[in-house]
Amino acid sequence: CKGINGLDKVVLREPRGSTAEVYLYGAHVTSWKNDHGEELLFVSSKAMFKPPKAIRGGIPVCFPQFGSHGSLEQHGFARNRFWSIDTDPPPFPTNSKSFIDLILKPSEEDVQKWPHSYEFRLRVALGTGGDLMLTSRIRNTNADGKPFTFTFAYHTYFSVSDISEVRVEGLETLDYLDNLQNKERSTEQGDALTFESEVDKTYLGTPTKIAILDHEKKRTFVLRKDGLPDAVVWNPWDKKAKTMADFGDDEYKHMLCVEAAVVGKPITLKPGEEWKGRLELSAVPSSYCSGQ
Ligand code: TA6
Repeated sequence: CKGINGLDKVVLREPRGSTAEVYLYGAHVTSWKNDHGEELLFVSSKAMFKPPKAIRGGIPVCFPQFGSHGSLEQHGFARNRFWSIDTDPPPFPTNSKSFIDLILKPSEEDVQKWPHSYEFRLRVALGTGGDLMLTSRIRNTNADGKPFTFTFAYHTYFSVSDISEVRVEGLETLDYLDNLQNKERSTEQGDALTFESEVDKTYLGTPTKIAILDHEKKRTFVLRKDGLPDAVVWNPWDKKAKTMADFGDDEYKHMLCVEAAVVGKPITLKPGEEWKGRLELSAVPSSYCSGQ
């Protein structure tokens, strides 16, 4: 169906009522609702659904690079391109009944900037309990025998009731690169993360499972990931938020990015090789009380 500005959108619906909305622009998930119809992802009220600007919120897919270096646009071009529905995907097991397979292949323009041939297949699926599952399969199809190297992230914006009452568990004691301090490497404290100012950290070698606890909503987001060893945690806070035209001044209070990623050790694929990166999100009731 058509979404905002006439962009192609797919709506996934699971029998119990949970839904996901996926734009074919950037293969961008912009909504994930539980079976009570509550929106679990953050999308800015000022988000622009106008290619080639990335949509501010939801789950932008960052490929072939996370971050801004070299000639590629920040976080790579995949989130700024039109994808197609993959009508004939290679067999890929799933127990979901509601999923969509999307595919991105390089455009002439992109080959100029990143001289490689690849097939990037993304499957977005709703599980029976309303879980949201994203699986990326990236294959090197270079005919010239050349390998290629990339970094990657699912840049997920979670909707939270009040950032000052959110805790993240699973990243304590890990090493991280502080992107606000010129990627200086440090080690995280021994307790769950809490938030009282701008944060932009790339945690390295993270566990499969990370939890985001929302006090007011008594809700815990659980991220389970495979093939994605790192996690980026970002909140722009007030000053940075004011510099972003597609972000409301106070919206930082109601979002947190926890991004399953491959940043620390880029992936290199030889022709014919395929990388898989899988992220499973669930939102479960939690009896968490802040400060405990
Ligand atoms: O997720 C961390 C980050 O790299 C931040 O440094 C900030 O730039 C954010 O991504 C948003 O990037 P974008 O290109 O979507 O504005």
